Amino acid sequence: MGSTKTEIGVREKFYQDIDSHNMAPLWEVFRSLVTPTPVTLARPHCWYYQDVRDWVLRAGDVITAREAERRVLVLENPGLRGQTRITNSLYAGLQLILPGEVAPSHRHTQSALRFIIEGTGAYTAVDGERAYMERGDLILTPPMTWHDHGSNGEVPTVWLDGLDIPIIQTFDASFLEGFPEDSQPTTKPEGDSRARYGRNMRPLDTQLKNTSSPVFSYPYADYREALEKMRLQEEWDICHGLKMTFINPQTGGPVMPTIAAFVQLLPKAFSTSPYRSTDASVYTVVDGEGRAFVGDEEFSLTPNDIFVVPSWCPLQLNAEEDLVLFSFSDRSAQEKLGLWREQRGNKEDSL
Ligand code: 1HN
Repeated sequence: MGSTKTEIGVREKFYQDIDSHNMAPLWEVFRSLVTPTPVTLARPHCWYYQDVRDWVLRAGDVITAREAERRVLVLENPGLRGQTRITNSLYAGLQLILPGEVAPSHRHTQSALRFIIEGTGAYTAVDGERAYMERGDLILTPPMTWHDHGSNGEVPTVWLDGLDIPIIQTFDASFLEGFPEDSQPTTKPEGDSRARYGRNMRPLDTQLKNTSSPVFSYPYADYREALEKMRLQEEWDICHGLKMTFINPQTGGPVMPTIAAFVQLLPKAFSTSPYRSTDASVYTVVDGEGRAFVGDEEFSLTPNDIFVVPSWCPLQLNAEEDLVLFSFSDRSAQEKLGLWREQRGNKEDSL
């Protein structure tokens, strides 16, 4: 055995011996686990809508929404292929609903949001209330809310899905239940939750779980009008232009326990200062044209393009026309865990 020792070394022999006891030396991996700043395999990437749209529509030729349960093409980060994720902590996909189709009702512990890319006449039902969806609308399906989708329209509807699937995977906390029927019964009139909680009032003496927003539809028309009103003040943040976060009206905090959602306006010719934060973010172009510089990559942006900014990767945006961007991230989870950090501007040229 002495020769073995010299051939493979004392340490390697030790590692082999402890391996059979399901133990491993921390010191071999410590520096790759506990890094001075975030290190990620996720890469900056842009899915140009003109390149992917046709594939999303063609998914409609190969499977029905009912058969698929959810007919989605997953946007896989090129650095994380095969892992069904767009960032290390978030999942994103493009979902297609065709006229007359139903995506059956279910509920799960994962939080989900949808951002409508195109189409009209489709709805999502959440806990007995339907919300019809138009381009640019944000729809939430918070954890364990029953949800199904359908379309009474005449054109295909496509939306961007964002879910916290990898976070729930990390916690091994996935539960899924199917509803006995495809579509849940409608028990509330359209707009009910907005009337109760989305008008700067709430019903007296309500005991609510406040982990997620009770409002689940945030229409484009509302936030777009708000942005246009606010822009008159000309108070532009150097890193974000005019950026708003969608809130849970019960708390003023983010819309769901893990996922936060944002919208921002950059006026034509505005150029942001470099910015980075620990929450990797998924962006989509709502209106306008511009450029995104993400790490070493440069993306030329037009409406419906989707791009991902990895954790701690510098982002700089140029608006060539008035540019409206929607984005979501795991900032909600990171803030709860005391992890979230940002770095604004060119501090010591370190960005
Ligand atoms: C889900 O429930 C939807 O409801 C979309 O539209 C994508 C991906 C994984 C797990 C659940 C939806 C999903 C999902």
